[in-house]
Amino acid sequence: MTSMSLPTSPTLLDRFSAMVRMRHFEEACLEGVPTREIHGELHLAIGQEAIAAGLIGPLDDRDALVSTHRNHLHALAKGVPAEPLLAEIYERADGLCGGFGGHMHPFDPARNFSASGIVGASLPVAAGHAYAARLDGTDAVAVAVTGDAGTNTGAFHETLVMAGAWKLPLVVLVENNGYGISVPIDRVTAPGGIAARSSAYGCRVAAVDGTDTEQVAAAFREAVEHARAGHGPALVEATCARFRGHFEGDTDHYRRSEERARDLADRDPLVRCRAQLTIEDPSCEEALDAMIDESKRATDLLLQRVRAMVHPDPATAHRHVFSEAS
Ligand SMILES: Cc1ncc(C[n+]2csc(CCOP(=O)(O)OP(=O)(O)O)c2C)c(N)n1
Repeated sequence: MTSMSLPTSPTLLDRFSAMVRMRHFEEACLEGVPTREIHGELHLAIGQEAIAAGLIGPLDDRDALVSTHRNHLHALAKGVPAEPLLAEIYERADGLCGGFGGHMHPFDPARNFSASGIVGASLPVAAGHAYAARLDGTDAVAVAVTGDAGTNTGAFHETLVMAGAWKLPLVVLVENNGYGISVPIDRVTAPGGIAARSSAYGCRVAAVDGTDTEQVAAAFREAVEHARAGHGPALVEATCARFRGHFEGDTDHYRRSEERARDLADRDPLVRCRAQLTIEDPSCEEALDAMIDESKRATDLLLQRVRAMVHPDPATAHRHVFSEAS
C-alpha cells in the first residue's frame, strides 16, 4: 500500500479508496501472525474502516491525534506513511520507532500522532495537547480515540469534567464496536447511550452509524469545527462491528456465530460504500475493481519491502529504557 493521500475535502470515492487501502494494510499485518514476525496481541480494525476514513479532511499536522491499542487505521488517516508504519508493526529497524514500539505503540511526532495501550489513556493525553494549544495561542485541536469500554474508565470521565470546565479544544471519537474484549457494552453500562451521557459534561455530542463513512465524516468535521472555534469539547460516538476477535488469537467464542455472520453480511463498510458509489454512477464498477487490484498490488509490494528489512540489533535493546549519558 502506498501512503494515504489526504485531501482536505475528500469525495466519497476518496474515502472508499482509503478504506480499501486500510483493509489491505491490515490484511498485510495478518500475514505476520502465523509466521511469528509480529509478537504480542495484534488488534485489527477490520470492519471499522469507515470511521478512520471519516477522519480524513479537517485535521492537519498541528492537530494531535491520540489513539488506542487498535490504532493502525487512525495512524494512516492522520497521514503517518504506510511503509514505516508497517515496518514498525513488523518490528523492523526502519520502522516508525526503530522497531521498539511495535503494533501497539506507534509514535510520529511530525504528524502529532501517538497511541496508548492503556484503555482510556488517550483522553488525558489528548487533553494535554489541547491545553498546550491553548497556552501556545494556536487554534489546533486534539483528538482522542477510544473504544466503548474506554468510556467506562475514570480517565474518560475525569478528562471530560476538566475539558468541559476549561472549554478545551478536544474532540473525542468513540468507536463503539459493542464489545470490551468479550464483554458486551450494554451488559456493563446503563441504558441511554455513550453520547447522551457525555453531554452532561458540557460536550457537544453526536451519535452516528460508524459503518457509513459519510455520516462519520460530517459529524467529525462539525466536532472539529466546534472545538477549533473555541466552543469546548465535542464527542462523536460511531457504532460499528469488529469483524475479527479482540486480538489475533482470540477464540471469539463469546459471540454467537449468527451475530458474526449478520455483521459480515450487513455491516461491512466497504460493501456499503461501494453500493452507494454504484447507485450514484452504475458505470463505475470496472474502475472500482481496477482501483482495488492496484491497492492490493501496491500493498503486496510494500509487504515484500518490509520483509526484506533487518530487525533492530539486539545489542540496542536497552536503548530508550534508561537515560543515556551524553
Ligand atoms: C487500563 C486498562 N485496563 C485493561 C486493559 C486490558 N484491555 C485491553 S483492550 C481492552 C478492551 C478495550 O475495549 P474498547 O475500549 O471497547 O476497545 P476495542 O478493543 O473494542 O477497540 C481491555 C480491557 C488495558 N489495556 N488497560
